[in-house]
Amino acid sequence: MKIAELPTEEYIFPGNRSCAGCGAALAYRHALKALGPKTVVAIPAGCVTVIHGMYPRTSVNVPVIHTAFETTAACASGVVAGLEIQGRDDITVVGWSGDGGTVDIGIQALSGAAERNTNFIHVCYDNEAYMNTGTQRSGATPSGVRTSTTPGGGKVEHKKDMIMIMAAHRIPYIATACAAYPLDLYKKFVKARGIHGTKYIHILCPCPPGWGYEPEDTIAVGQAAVRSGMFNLFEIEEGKLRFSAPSRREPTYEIESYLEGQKRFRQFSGEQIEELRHWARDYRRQLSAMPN
Ligand SMILES: Cc1ncc(C[n+]2csc(CCOP(=O)(O)OP(=O)(O)O)c2C)c(N)n1
Ligand code: SF4
Ligand SMILES: [Mg+2]
Repeated sequence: MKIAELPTEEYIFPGNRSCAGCGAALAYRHALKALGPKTVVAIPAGCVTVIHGMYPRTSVNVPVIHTAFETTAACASGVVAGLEIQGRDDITVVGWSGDGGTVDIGIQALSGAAERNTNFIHVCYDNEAYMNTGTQRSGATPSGVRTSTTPGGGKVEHKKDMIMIMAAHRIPYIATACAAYPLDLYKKFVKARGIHGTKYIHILCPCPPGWGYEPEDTIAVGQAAVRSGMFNLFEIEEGKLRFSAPSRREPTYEIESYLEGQKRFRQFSGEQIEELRHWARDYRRQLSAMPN
């Protein structure tokens, strides 16, 4: 499949309120192309709320419920229950929350929904901080990154492994994706739509103002994350992990190609770079050791 063969229908319109070069908006655009018009989305507070705009106007033409920060998966569960009572099995329910909304404040509702194998797709669009409120650190922020709540030497802890937390719930489908690989992302949403039960898709979404790079570099930054091994693209089904095409080869671990040009890493010492490289290698080793 080529980019030119993606559906021409648009569900998120130009002129929305995302920043130029927003990886989250790009990912949302391609996901909705895959899911189509029979989709209901639950969203919490975050940049994606702003992208939708303020009632009575919206830039998105599928039904969307704005819900409280911690309740995305609970809200989606309610929609699923309502549709089931009505005998509707033709509508895809999606919870679409940021890294703050997923790996921190929304994790309880998400874990409950996954434990019940609720028939929905939960998406974490991961821009690695609380961007909408001014770049505070989240559980998904990489170690060493300086945010408004981790001044000085930056965040001490490594990125929380939300993907393996979800894998421990033994749900039918887990995938990672990146806004810079729209075809890979599109195919994963098409696949998730056809699977019954809880599906979890974790999308790395470069963010020009939050990461400190120029808007036209979003694709290059996302691709550098994948090539260097700072982010891996894969799927987990029935306990088996399969690397997706862009991540099938061993990464280069030349993480400097990723860190350079992003202001959030500007203060990194040589020691911090090595620490992060070590983390990337170690994480890849763990993934490779899983049944495949
Ligand atoms: C209970 C609660 N606490 C805090 C907030 C303030 N708040 C709104 S958006 C946001 C950041 C969301 O971060 P994330 O989920 O990563 O999404 P992003 O903004 O990065 O897209 C915060 C802290 C809120 N709306 N509700
Ligand atoms: S701050 Fe980042 S995630 Fe939020 S709208 Fe702007 S580019 Fe997108
Ligand atoms: Mg975020």
